[in-house]
Amino acid sequence: MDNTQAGNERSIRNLIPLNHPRRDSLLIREKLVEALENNILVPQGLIAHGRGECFDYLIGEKTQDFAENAINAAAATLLLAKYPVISVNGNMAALVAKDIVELSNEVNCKIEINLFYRDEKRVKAIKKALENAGAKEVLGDDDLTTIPELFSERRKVSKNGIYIADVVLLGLEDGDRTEALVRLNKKVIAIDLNPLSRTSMTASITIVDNITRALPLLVKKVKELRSKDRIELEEIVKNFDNKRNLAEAIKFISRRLEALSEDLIGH
Ligand code: PTJ
Repeated sequence: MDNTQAGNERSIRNLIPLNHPRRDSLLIREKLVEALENNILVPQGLIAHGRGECFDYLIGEKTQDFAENAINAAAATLLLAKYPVISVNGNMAALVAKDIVELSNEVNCKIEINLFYRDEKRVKAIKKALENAGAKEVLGDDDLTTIPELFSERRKVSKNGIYIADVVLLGLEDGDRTEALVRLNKKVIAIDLNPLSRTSMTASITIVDNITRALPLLVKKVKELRSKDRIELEEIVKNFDNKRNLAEAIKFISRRLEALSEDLIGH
């Protein structure tokens, strides 16, 4: 970070009062705006984040039990994986670059840039952001091949990454690619605040939570489960049912809205 950047960040932090009830959320928005200016994020990423914020409101802006359950299954799946890969887009690089690197060190998995709105300048900027966060190796800029049946720019994947992965962790993903990866028999772990999205419905494990909370918790869970043997880890994965867990998330939102509406009219 250069001096001007550091100065800007400080002045924005100063502008948002310490006791502002939405301070954390506003600081996240500032991070995204900065990432937009640095070619990491696309404008569409801001819109996607806005949709996410809305679902975060609905789940109470907290990691709920259904997310904890999915994080547990995701950690076990990553520890059991032969060749896990973290797929990184602009929003993830803007918000959780350090956590991505920490997770990749903990489970010894590859980091690959994979963009919906792919352009080589962005790939370079994201690679730099990940390297600044400590990544030693970042895939997705060369040695690419294509995933069949997928027409967006996301069909371009690294031959040494997603193409040969057995488990792919992704966040804020579009439904087509999640479906394509699942069709290729890959286990997909998705982080998506919207339990109704096609990605959420198609993934093998969906963590319905904000990626800024979910990823640090996933790192913590991997460290916690590392001492378990394979049989115990397999048992965790076997006992997790993604459809049931998504249903819990949807029921939670529905019950919460009902309780809030009853509070309003004093029932
Ligand atoms: O960087 P690129 O070019 O790969 O583009 C990335 C975006 C995010 C623009 C692209 O993948 C996209 O358009 O995504 P969608 O289809 O809008 O899906 C984003 C999903 O992520 C939606 O279901 C949102 O509710 C969810 N979401 C948004 N913010 C968060 C989130 N989920 C977890 N944490 C968030 N902070």
